[in-house]
Amino acid sequence: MKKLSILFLALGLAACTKEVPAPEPVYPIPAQKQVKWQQMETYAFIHFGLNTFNDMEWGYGDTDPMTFNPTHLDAEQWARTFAEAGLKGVILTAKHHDGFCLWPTELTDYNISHSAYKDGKGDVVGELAAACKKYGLKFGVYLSPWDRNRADYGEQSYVEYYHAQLQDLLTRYGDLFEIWFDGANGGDGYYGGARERRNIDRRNYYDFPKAWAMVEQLQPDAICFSDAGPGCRWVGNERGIAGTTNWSFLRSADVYPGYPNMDELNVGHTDGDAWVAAECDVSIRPGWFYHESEDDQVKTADDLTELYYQSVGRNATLLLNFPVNKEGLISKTDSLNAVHFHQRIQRELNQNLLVGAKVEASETRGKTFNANKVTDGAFDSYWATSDGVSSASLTFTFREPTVLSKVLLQEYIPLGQRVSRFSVEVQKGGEWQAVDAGEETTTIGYKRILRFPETTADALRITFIESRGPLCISEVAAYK
Ligand code: FUL
Repeated sequence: MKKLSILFLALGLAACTKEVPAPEPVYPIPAQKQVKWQQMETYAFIHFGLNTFNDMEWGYGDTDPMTFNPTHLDAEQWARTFAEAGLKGVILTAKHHDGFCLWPTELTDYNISHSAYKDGKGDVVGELAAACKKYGLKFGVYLSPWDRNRADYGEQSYVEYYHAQLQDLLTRYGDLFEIWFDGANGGDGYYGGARERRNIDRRNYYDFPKAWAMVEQLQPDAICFSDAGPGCRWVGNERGIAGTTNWSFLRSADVYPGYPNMDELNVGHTDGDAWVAAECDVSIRPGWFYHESEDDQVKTADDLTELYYQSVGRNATLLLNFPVNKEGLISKTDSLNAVHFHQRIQRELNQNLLVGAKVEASETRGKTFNANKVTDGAFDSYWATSDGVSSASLTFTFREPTVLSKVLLQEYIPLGQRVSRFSVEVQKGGEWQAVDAGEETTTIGYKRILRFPETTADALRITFIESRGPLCISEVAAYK
């Protein structure tokens, strides 16, 4: 009898101290490389090529390669600028729609080895890959599926050529983090002299599944961008703005590169089966390529800050384009504005005012998942609620009245994106009032940042009203 009660006591103790298991994932969930990619948050884009020297956006495919002649090209200047602007990597137009290749390739004559640059000995892809290594940046490539130079564009042999180009890039320049599969196709082109309009079946012509499988095999850490993913998706506009509601899911059977419903890409599919987070591509100038006439239209640090909150602050990444100029450099205004933008964001999101505040959760899954995890600065630790609890709140009480104007929230996305409605309130003199961020407070995802007029609060309360499962909140921050 005594033995039995000791046994029960022991079992009881074990039950009390037993680690509560983590919540089950709520599908779809991201691959590890997609999480790492999203954690980059901001990275650069470079549009550079024959267009740069011919004042064009969409070269026809007949421009003389000899006109490609940067006199002071310095890929390290690009990389230095990016590093100073806090950008974590860069994607280069290795080939744009005109078909001209910025690397010396045997697959076509329409490439840099037939240009004036370094008497045909240059390799912009290789030079930038090396500069990225030196400055600790990740590197990626844009390889336009549409090719206005190729005579066989529209035929099966072109698709084989396109896949061979991809293989060339995947195997020559070390680790890549992202491959950009553009969705544009304007139809007309030089096409080896045919000078006509050619239409292809966007959905099937390029055999993208085969291209993506090649990336998976040769660069397993790289993700593929297209309108439809599979790694990340176009946000549906070139203004750099994500939806205030932004699910990282798509219905994989519906979407494809060239998908016409851009509004859907902007917000994602609530009921999607595939994890395909949004990327906001936008240029620091009106055009993607350099045009002297746009020298006075460079986005300011203020403009870029606004874009940051509308992209990274809405569960997307920011892919900021720099049109490298005819000298082969990033123009001074562009680099200064980008660096000032970064410094400004660092200043604005500098000190989490919730560190040191008393935090209380309305419900908690257990010790490992307690509410203090949301201010520990570690993405991998999170506050979670019990199974069946998909609505709960966190209250932060300040030691003294505190002025705030921003709130940052992060879900622990390795277990899925869950929250579909939340609210933010401040307590003043015992009264709770909602803050007015001027936008709907629906999804959170990897990161959501709300801005509102400065307010002095005794406490801050975040109520997660609706969620697709138990809550898993990685970080909460407030800033002035
Ligand atoms: C578009 C292209 O047509 C533009 O030229 C540019 O490259 C942009 C990023 O993607 O689809």
